[in-house]
Amino acid sequence: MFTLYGSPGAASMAPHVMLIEAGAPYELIIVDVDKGQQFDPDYLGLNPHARVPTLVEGDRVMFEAAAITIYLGERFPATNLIPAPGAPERAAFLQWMAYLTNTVQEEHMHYWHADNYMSSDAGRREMMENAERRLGSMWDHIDGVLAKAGPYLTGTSCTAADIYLTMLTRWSRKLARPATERLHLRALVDRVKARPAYQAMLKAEGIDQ
Ligand SMILES: N[C@@H](CCC(=O)N[C@@H](CS)C(=O)NCC(=O)O)C(=O)O
Repeated sequence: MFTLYGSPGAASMAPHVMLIEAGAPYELIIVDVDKGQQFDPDYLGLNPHARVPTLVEGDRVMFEAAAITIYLGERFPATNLIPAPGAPERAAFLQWMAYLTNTVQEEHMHYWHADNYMSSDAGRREMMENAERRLGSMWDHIDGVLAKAGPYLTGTSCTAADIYLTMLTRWSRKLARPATERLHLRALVDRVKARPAYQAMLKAEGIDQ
C-alpha cells in the first residue's frame, strides 16, 4: 500500500499518474500548499523540505517528484514506462527526466515563486519576465526535438518522461504563450492526456488540465 501526499495540480501529478498506471493500491492525502499545509509539523516529519510530493511505502519515505516517478515505473515494470538499463532509449530517457526536473521545473519556480528569490516588486517582475522568456526557449527547443524525432521524447514509445513533461506544461498555462501552443508539444500532451491513467489523475485531483 502506498500513500502519496500531494496537492491538486502540483508536482505530485506525475507520481500520481504512475500509481494509477501501475494499478497499485494507494491513498492520496491532500496537502494543500496554497493553505500552507506543507508546514504542518506532522508533514514536516515526512518531508522536512515542506514540499509535495512525498511517497510513503511501508517504512520507506521518499521525496522528489522525478525520483518517485522513476521509482514507481521501475517498481512496476509492467507499466512499460521506463526504458530498461541497456535499452536504446535509456540514455535519452534519463537525460530528459533530469532536464525536465532541474531546468524546466526549476524555471517555473522562478516564475510562480519569484517572491522566494527577489524582495522588491521590480525584482520580482523582472525575474518573472526572464523566466517566461527562458521557458519559451525551452518549450521551443522541446518542440523542435519532437518535430525531428517524436512523437514522444524518446521516440515512438510513451515513457514516464512524457508524463512528467505533460505535468510541467500545465504550469505554463498562465504564460502569454503556453507550452501547448506549439504543434508537436501539443500533440504529445494530447496523447498523454488521452491515457486513462492521466484522465483518472485529473478526476481524482479535481482539475481539468
Ligand atoms: N524538487 C521538488 C519540488 C516540489 C515542489 O516545488 N512542490 C511545490 C508544489 S508544485 C510545493 O510543494 N510548494 C510548496 C512551497 O513551496 O511551499 C520535487 O520535484 O518534488
